[in-house]
Amino acid sequence: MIMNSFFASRFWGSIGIASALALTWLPLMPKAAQAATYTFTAGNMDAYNTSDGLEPSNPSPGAVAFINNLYSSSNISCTNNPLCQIRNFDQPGADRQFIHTFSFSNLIGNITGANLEIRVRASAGGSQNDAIHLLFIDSLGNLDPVRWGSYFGSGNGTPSSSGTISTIDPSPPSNSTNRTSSNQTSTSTVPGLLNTSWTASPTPVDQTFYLDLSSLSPLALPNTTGNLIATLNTKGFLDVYVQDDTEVDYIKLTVETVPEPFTILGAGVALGFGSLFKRQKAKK
Ligand SMILES: [Ca+2]
Ligand SMILES: [Ca+2]
Ligand SMILES: [Ca+2]
Repeated sequence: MIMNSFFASRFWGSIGIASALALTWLPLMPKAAQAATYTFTAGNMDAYNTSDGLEPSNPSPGAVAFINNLYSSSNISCTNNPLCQIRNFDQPGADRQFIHTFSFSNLIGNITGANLEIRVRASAGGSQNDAIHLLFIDSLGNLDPVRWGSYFGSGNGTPSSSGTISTIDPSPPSNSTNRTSSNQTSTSTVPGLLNTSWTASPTPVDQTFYLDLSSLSPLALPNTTGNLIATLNTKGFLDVYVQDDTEVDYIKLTVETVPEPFTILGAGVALGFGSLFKRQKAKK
């Protein structure tokens, strides 16, 4: 009788501990071990307002090297050449490259989703062949093979007799997509994110794009991939590159993470040790 009630109390006690653990599992989990959403905003959402100044873009040294390589490969000297300066947020005008690096290597957990919101506006002559590229650029300025890019508008390029898309910018640095997708062989105009032309006149086209980085538009430039999630995880950063007659108001990157299996295991072990320690202490 005494034994029975002893076992019964042990049994119900175990159930109680199990339920308590189940109930307290999520609140007790270290924050890093829970699903989380991180938002990174670059530039102010101020509709290209320049009265408050330009918001600086923040490219990595590798991204700067990538832009400099564009000019040197076009035999353009950047000495005292304002065109070689990288475009800031809200900055109007023609022939200026915009590039910004989002860095999130210190996030804990696996990235399971990412969404990019970007407001852009055609700014000057030559905007109709402008494109957006999502890139992973190493410290020397080299592109990772995994990348995605798309024209903003339609009617963006003219196929040459060799089948490559030629650019219609009057002078370098032109927007040749060959720089990021070599030997484009389309024989017709490549589709863009919009069905209309990306033009600055008579009224500049102004558009906010929402890009799901796990399923990007298949109407992209050649040699690109529609799912960047795995590479976001391995690289821990993302370069957003916009050519070259287009203004950028702001970019907002939202990254969703879930705990890595190892992190969950670690949290579970920590909880187990914690409750064991409490029980040992209670026995004393
Ligand atoms: Ca501003
Ligand atoms: Ca252009
Ligand atoms: Ca802005």
